[in-house]
Amino acid sequence: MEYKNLLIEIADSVATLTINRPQVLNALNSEVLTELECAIYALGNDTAVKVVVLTGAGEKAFVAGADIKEMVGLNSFQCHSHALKGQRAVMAMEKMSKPLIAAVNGYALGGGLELALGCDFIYASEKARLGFPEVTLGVIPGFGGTQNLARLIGPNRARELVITGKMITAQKACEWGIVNEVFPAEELMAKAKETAAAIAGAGTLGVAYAKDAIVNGLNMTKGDGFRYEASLLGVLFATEDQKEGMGAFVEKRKASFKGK
Ligand code: DAK
Repeated sequence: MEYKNLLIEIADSVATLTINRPQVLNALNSEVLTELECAIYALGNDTAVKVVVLTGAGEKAFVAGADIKEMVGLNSFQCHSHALKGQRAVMAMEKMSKPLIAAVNGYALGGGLELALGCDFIYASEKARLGFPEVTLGVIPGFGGTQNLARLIGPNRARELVITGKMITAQKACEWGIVNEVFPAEELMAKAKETAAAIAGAGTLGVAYAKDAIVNGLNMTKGDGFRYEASLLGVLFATEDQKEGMGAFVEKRKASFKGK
């Protein structure tokens, strides 16, 4: 598929997926959301890709939210279908077996922060500002943000961020556990790609099952989660990746994983 609003570069098993509407700070209109959902499925099925880095074009923004100019005239039914479209894109990211790293290079607001929260973890530039300004527009987050944020950092800080609509710095977001690490702006992409390369070199199935255990285990009781983890681990012992990974350690050589 040809994308009008996305750029995709694939090198050394790492795909860099860039939302490319810098003239409106990469705001998410309906076309971007459709393309994003397609791109996530396509990258999920592309054997040349093991990890995805998601970022925004330009110097100023990761994504400054849903496209307010498009949303302003929506009626209730259109709004509902718009919310479902955004939620499908975020859920596709969570369901993808390959990890996604959000490289937040500037504003990550509203729907933009929701996209970043759909990734497995977030690296941010010192210049980044994060927040949920929806209440200042008379609405609430609609792409899963209230749910994902509260699960990530607990209801107390989630309520503060969503109810005040304020923006916080990357550093504060890091202290709160939203962002994993903050880098100088010029180093952000290199650091994200360095981490992506390390993940790409690890056991493909182990990485996929690790994500699966955490994402799906969160919806289980602790006992069920433990059992689920043990089952996944058991399955991994039937794979070539496990034999290669442990064999390489014993033989003091670098492992070469095939994802089977
Ligand atoms: N939508 C559309 N255009 C946007 C935009 C956005 N979210 N953010 C920025 N732009 C556009 C600006 O209008 C401007 O366009 P022109 O005026 O040049 O044509 C251009 O990008 C550059 O922006 P600024 O000139 O404003 O740049 P500044 O550096 O002065 O300010 C800013 C940067 C990020 C502080 C400011 O642009 C800003 O406040 N932007 C809006 C942030 C925001 O409120 N984001 C939306 C959050 S609400 C739902 C589903 C999802 C959602 C809600 C409901 N359902 C389906 C129900 C989620 C909603 C949100 O994401």
